[in-house]
Amino acid sequence: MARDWRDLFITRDGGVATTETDAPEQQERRRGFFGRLRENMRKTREALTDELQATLFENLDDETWERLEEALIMADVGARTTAEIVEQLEREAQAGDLTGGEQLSARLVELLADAARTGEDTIDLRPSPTVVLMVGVNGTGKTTSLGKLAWHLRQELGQRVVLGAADTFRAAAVEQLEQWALRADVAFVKGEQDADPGSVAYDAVATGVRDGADVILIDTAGRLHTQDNLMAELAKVRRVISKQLPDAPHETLLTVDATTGQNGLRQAKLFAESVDVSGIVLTKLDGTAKGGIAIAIARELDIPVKLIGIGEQLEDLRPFDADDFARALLT
Ligand SMILES: Nc1nc2c(ncn2[C@@H]2O[C@H](COP(=O)(O)OP(=O)(O)OP(=O)(O)O)[C@@H](O)[C@H]2O)c(=O)[nH]1
Ligand SMILES: [Mg+2]
Repeated sequence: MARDWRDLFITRDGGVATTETDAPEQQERRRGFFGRLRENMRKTREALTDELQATLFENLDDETWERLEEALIMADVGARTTAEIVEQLEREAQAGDLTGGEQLSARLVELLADAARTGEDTIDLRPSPTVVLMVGVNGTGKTTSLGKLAWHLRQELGQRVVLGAADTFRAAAVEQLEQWALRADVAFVKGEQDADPGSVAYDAVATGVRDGADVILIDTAGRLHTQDNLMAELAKVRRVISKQLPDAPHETLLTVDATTGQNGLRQAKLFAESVDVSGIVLTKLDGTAKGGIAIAIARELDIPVKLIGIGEQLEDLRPFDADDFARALLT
């Protein structure tokens, strides 16, 4: 069942909080989450299921495997991962382990889920305070994702949060984050327009430490890995943070826009080569028929997808659950 915010965040009051998961309201809520995930990912699901019609798995022959391979590659799962998954299914079918389409579909969901999982996909909030830095290419969803994260941390988990607006390029960027701070009812730290982003990050951390915050979330301006001056600026933001708190930033999240497909994946790879990234926020999965990119990211970047965006609403940012994701792709 859908992973909840309490499963994503490890909090000081008791490890990964998986309490109450069996309560009926909780189960109902999780079913609702899955329904929305499935609905918002329908472009990918429809593209896949159009290819993989029910009859395809009735006779398992070369055509079956070819069509399956094509469908997965079209969905941006990635050539290597697709080949591995299809070979595995073919082997199991030949060995007589898979009889009938239903078993094969179920096994395909399992293999896709396995491929989408990599590394440590929780976020540890036990350091006090925990600093989370949001980085990524322009327009990929940094500010809105951070705002939504602030809301969930404050309103659902009761964390004391500081939002830091270290994107000082545009006044609108600061206002956008400030609106989220108001909505989430969390503290907000900004600088003058064109202020040094490092100084804003410094103030945000200082404020958090002074006021006993649990989590400090820092937004940054969009940039490309090729913009040397901006990448150097990001390195400086990190240095300023770690001078105050030696282990910080504890978490660096890289946003990737799913609609940019393989190109976005390549960009993310290069970005992650120059900045230490601990997790991916994969946004705009609602806007693409190629949602398989989540699997390609996990496999080819070897960085866990921790959060996904499936729309513009508050509840459309959610913890990534590989099993639910794979089920939503195919069923
Ligand atoms: N449909 C959809 N839209 C999204 C999602 N995530 C973000 N957006 C939209 O994408 C647009 C850009 O989001 P921002 O959060 O401003 O992106 P950003 O990375 O901060 O952009 P810059 O600061 O300009 O680099 C906004 O209109 C968001 O509402 C998503 O999961 N689905
Ligand atoms: Mg922004």
